[in-house]
Amino acid sequence: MLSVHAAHALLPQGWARDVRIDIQAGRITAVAAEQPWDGQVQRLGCVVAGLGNLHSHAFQRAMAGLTEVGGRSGDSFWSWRELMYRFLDRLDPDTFQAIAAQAYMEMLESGFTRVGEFHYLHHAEDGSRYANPAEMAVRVAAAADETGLGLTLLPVFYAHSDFGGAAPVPAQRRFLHDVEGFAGLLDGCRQALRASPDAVLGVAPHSLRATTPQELQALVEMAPGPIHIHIAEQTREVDACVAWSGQRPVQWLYANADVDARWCLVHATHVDPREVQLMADSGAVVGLCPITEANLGDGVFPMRDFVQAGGRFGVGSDSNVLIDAAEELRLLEYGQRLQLRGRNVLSPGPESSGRWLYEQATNGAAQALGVQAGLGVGAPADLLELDEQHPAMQHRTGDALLDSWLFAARNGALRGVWRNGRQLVRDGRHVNREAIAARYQAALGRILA
Ligand code: NGQ
Ligand code: ZN
Repeated sequence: MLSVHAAHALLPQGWARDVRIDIQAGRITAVAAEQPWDGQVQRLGCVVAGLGNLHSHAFQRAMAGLTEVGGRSGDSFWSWRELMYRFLDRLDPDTFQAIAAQAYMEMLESGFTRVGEFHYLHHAEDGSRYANPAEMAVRVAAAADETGLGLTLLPVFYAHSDFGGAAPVPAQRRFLHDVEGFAGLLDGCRQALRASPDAVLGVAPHSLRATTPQELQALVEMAPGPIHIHIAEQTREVDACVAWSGQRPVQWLYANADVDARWCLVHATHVDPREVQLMADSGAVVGLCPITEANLGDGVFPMRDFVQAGGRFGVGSDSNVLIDAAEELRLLEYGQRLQLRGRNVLSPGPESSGRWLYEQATNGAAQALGVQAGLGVGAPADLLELDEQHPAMQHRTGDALLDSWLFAARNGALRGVWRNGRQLVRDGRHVNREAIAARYQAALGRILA
């Protein structure tokens, strides 16, 4: 058994002092406050639970910063998607794994301890199957394993280019399955995760554009865990859904599927008040990806209404254009402040925005990723140690430390990160940073030089 001792820790019941945390086989087996440090176990400063990143497409990390040039006829989500599709031609399994490992290392360094990988790049460059049809899922698992990041693998079903079962376009050839083929992929994913006992397997119908109602139903029936779907991210998608069905995407989904706490609705940017209420009442998690949504010009989610209705949310790094857990929460709050022209607009009472955002997002992500949240018995021993010596963190205690981390600090405010009781980040750097970064650099040399 391993134990650590924290000068302060944010427990499910609030801040506590002198907390001893016992860990066995990666999980917390006991938490006791007001315990004297015995001088034997590792002594930490301020400790909070790790945050889950509920939505990622790891490979997109390698094209970050390469799509920030506008076209003559304007630029949009859809023209960005064209560039992203072209980038796929360069990704073989080794390159893909090197990029994913870099992205996962950066996630850990920023405070994310588990990722929901919304994984859709399944087939070879020409669309043919790899010898192992789950080859790329094996690579996702390997990248998670080599960095130590927790993995909730969400293999994506993708069969159509638009509502109404439209045929896929050639650029989507690496994503495609029929339902039977997808069942095979799911089996392959199970194999790929065999050596990772705490990995979670779910399913992800890509979007209502990419699945027919019948396919969606079949996927829900075969789901071994969480169900994630992109929904209502762009107004063009909402208009197309109305033209197809007479209903808005979220409205259609609730009318045609049994959406409950197993579900994660990614983006859900464009929703009307009735849809806000449906989502909140269902117990589903809304997966907000503030940095990517800003980068792609998606729009602003009606967060305050959703929170007031009792909705649950978490954050994801999605396109990985920038990987930063604190920045996702900061931008989530700031987008709402800009729109609502007020301060501290989300937390419902007279409480710290940082504490509220952090706890809500930690709980929402854990639900969406199929794991237990918080520093309680039975939860994974995923810990972050905040650096109280950092200039932005000095002479602060309790909630003010979280507020200062999220709103006032830049890099370096995290000193250590533990996953399943193993320290993976020391002094802000991943323990295997050099090797992972060198392999990433070599991979980029192959595909971009
Ligand atoms: C994706 N990304 O699957 O990577 C999508 C773009 C689509 C975001 N939605 C493709 N942010 O939605 O068709
Ligand atoms: Zn996405």
